[in-house]
Order: sequence, then C-alpha cells, then structure tokens
Amino acid sequence: MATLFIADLHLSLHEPAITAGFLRFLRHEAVHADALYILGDLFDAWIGDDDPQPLHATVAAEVYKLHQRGVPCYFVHGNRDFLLGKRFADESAMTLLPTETVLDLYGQKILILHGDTLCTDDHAYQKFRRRVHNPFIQRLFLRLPLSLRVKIANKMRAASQQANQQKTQQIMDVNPEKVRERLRHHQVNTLIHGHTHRPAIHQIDLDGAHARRAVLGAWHQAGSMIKVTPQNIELIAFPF
Ligand code: LP5
Ligand code: MN
Repeated sequence: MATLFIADLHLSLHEPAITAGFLRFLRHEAVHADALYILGDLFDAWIGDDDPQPLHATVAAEVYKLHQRGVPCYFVHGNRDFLLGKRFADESAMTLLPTETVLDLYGQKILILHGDTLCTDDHAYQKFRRRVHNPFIQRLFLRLPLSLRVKIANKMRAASQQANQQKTQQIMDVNPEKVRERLRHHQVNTLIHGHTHRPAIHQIDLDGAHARRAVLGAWHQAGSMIKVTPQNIELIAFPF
C-alpha cells in the first residue's frame, strides 16, 4: 500500500530526458501505487488546453493508461501550469483539485498544495499571482491567439528569471508562520508540497505538538517523489 506524490517536473519539448523519466516512472512505479498526486508544475508553462504541442497528447495518453490500470491521478495547479483546465484533465483522466486539499491516507490526515501560496515574503510574486489568478484576466488571455500567448508566457518567464536573481533564498522559501497557520486552519500535522525545489522532510513545532513538512524536489538531474505508506512518509530521489 503506497500513495505517491510528485511535483515540479517542468516538462517541455526542450527536456526530453525528463519526459522519458516521467513516462518510465508512470509505467514502472506509479502503476503499482494506490494513487498518484501531481502537486503542480508538471509542465514548464501552460498557455491553454488548446495548445496543440505533441508533448501534451503524449502525457495525456500515458496518464490515461494509469487510470485504465486502476490508479487514480490527481492534479494540483502550480505557478507554471495554473491554466491547465478541464479539457486536458478529461483527456488524461486526472481529477483537478483545489489549491489546498486535506487527504486521509491510511488514517493520517495530510494537507497537500503546490507551495507558492506559502511564500508570503515574496510580495512581488504574490501580487503577480493575484493578477494572473483573476478569472477575468485568465479568460482574456485564453482568447488571445496562441502565438501571442506563447510570446507573453516567454516574456513572463524571462521577467521571472530576472526578478529571481535579485531575491534572496529566504524570500523565495516558505514563510514558517504561514505554514503553521495553514496546518492550524486544517487541523493537521503533516503537509506535503513542492515549488521551492528544496527537497527535505522538516520537523516543526506546532504549538508544542510535533508536525512535519515534506518538500518534493524538482526533476532536474533526477526524479523526486514522496511515498506515503501506512507506516511512514519517505522522500525518494531516483535516476531517470
Ligand atoms: O517559475 P519560477 O520558479 O521561475 O519562479 C516562480 C515565480 N515566477 C512565476 C512566473 C512564472 O514563471 C511564469 C509562468 C508563465 C507560464 C504561464 C503563462 C500563463 C499566463 C496567464 C496570464 C493570465 O511564477 C517567481 C517566484 C519564484 O517562483 C519563487 O517562489 O519568485 O515570481 C516572480 O518572478 C514574479 C516577479 O517577482 C514579478 C512578476 C514578473 C512578471 C512580469 C510579467 C511581464 C508580462 C509581460 C506581458 C507582455
Ligand atoms: Mn512552482
């Protein structure tokens, strides 16, 4: 019995080794799991379900096979693929989850989220996030021609990379008080997230009680997953 979590693969046509690693992970690892949870940034950038790039069809078909073999797959949006919608979810038989969800896994309550909403010291990002999560702005963006959406996404990525060079590591990490606030809000003592690309399992003091924050790694040089079993929570790095 095991439930698997992954995040921050940043799949793109430019990184075929990561795509190959993901497909291998689906066929040989996830297929034996009780469920797979993808906690955001599966794709490097998502500009609409109508984007015809072949990578999307490949991924949808492989995730669909998982569903056919009895393994449900759930998706939480990241800050790169927050526009991934119902059409792609249906094509891949993934269930879209809200920003925060509490799971009950083998009797343990676990809060899952992408992780960007915990980075509250990054005021510039939080402002950017509020704008691009505005439903009106999203509808407007999705009506633009695909070529223009590609250009805007590229501009945003470039602006983001430039902005990140000016930010300290601390600003780009989670805010510890925000973490505790979300744990209290959901009355849980375990949290799993991605986004920061700093894989670790942190032990936290939550008002005198023990809590933990498990952070997934990004798939740069190797894969990263968290395996939850009835006995424990394990962070695992593995070669593509
Ligand atoms: O992504 P990553 O890890 O490098 O950095 C993130 C934060 N950056 C982002 C921006 C994304 O990378 C952009 C993704 C675009 C793909 C989708 C396009 C869909 C558009 C839909 C519109 C409705 O999330 C970064 C954080 C970092 O994580 C760590 O947490 O710091 O935040 C920023 O860089 C935000 C900047 O500080 C401020 C905003 C710069 C963007 C300016 C937009 C320019 C638009 C030009 C349009 C013509
Ligand atoms: Mn992210």
